[in-house]
Amino acid sequence: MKIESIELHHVAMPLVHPFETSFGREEVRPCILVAVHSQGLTGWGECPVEAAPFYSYETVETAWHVLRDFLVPAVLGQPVERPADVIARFSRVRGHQMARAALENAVWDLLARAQGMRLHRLLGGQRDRVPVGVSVGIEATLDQLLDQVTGYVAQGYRRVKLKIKPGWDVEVVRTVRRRWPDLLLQVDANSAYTLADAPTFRRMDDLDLLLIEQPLDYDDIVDHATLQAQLRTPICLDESITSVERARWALDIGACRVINIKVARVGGLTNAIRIHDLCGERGVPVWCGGMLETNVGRSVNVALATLPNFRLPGDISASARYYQADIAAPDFVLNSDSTLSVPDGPGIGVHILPERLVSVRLRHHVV
Ligand code: SMG
Ligand code: MG
Repeated sequence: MKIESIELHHVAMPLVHPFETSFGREEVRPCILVAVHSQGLTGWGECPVEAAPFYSYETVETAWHVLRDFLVPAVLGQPVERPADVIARFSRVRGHQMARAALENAVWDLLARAQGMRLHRLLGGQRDRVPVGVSVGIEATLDQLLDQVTGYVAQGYRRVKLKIKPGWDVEVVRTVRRRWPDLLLQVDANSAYTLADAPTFRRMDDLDLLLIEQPLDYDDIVDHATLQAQLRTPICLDESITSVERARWALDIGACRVINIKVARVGGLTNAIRIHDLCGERGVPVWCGGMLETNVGRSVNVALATLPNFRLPGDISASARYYQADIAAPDFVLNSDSTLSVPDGPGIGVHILPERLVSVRLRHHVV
């Protein structure tokens, strides 16, 4: 297939509930949606960047620049038979994983649609539903947090992730654990601590947590190995794993016992599958992370999480947890067994709602 034209849409959508992490609070969530057109078909990909470089160095502006000026020109007018063709054309660009992922994933969707196949089958997934949980942000008070968790548990979520930061950690998590002794519970520090905080994490060892996510620096692997050696609870890396190589280094030195795979953070579905396979060979479980995606990115996450070594529930919650009115349909609805189902249609199985897209769009670029 020859890529005939490509569109970039910069959108911003208000969240149903503000989301606070150790690095900041978001009420409105931007992203860039990429559409690739060929032979009357359109494939969609999502770049879940933030406005500010607080989770990752990539922002809406860096991703827009790298897509518009480098990645889009590299594939426009080119024949594409498989995702590897796109990756080969990106080879001179260093970094900018989220920008790459958006365009590569749009091509996966296009290729799946051209074959009339659901994306998860093209990826090699076997399941039709995947276990999921919900990520609960930092709240102003403990009571407000307990209200949030109560609401999500009532909705049927069986796994909860709590965001932590210094001053909002052991005692908060202990309170939640006491209230819900059987809940699958894990925490995410988003790099808010240093090795000097090892005693804090040792105190979490008796809270029966599934894992502790990214306690130390966003770019670190070595210190995490030192910390992991002192803990029974598995460390899970998120921010630090931006490539297959970094995943291998982390496993080689024992920096973690679990990996969170975010398709955008690792540069697209091809790398996500490679990391999944590597972890599978090493007996290390993975789970699918989330970046508050729209239904476009969420559908990719669900498809990816159907692969066999996704053995822990993903941060892939129902659509209603994120936005009042998503730009794509159908919405994802939580099943009674705390799973989400793979949608029925070809490709990512969701379709864009053009009026909604235009109503939240800030910028549009067509080539
Ligand atoms: O998509 O449900 C979701 C959010 C999951 O907590 C989540 N993501 O570090 O894992 C993480 C955070 C990053 C999101 S910040 C925009
Ligand atoms: Mg995380």
